[in-house]
Amino acid sequence: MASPTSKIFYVASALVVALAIFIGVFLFATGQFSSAKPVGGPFKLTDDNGQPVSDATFKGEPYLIYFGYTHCPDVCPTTLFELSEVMKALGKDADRTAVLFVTIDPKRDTAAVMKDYLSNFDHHLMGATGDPKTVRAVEKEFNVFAQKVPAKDGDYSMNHSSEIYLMDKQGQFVEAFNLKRKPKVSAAELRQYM
Ligand SMILES: [Cu+2]
Repeated sequence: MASPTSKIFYVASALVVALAIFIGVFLFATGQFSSAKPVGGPFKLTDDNGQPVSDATFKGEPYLIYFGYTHCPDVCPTTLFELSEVMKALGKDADRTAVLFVTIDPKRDTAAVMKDYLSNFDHHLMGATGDPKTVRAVEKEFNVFAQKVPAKDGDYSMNHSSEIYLMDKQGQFVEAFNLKRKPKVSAAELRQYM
């Protein structure tokens, strides 16, 4: 027959195990224990002036990164317009941040094509391109979905996700940036990370 001491020991052990399981399930359910990979990572691309641009370019300032393509009929021009409005709302502080527009269609979007396209928007918007393999790797880092959709005339469009990623001063992903609000509200949030 077990002594009272060992009974207490067994009961205590069972409680500890139950508590551990409970905490484990709780952390898993709330996503704090999940193995979801972080968004973002180092990248080396070419900007719309043909100069190198990398994650290191933005060290010390928060920046927004958005993936799209210049032939996009609707989502990209709208998004870039809205991002331009945020830059305008920032006034002088716009110099302390950046918007990087990375093409998911590097074949057509050369640095020169991007520069020309971005001349329609606020000058704080910077384009980035690279060879398709390099661009694809950056897309993966940011969990970007991009797929070619062939058109009848041999042309094509791209189906793509359209998140805007807010990266902090250290280059760490903060959140998917919300543009569905007044530009000055978005600007105020961005300013908090400067
Ligand atoms: Cu688009």
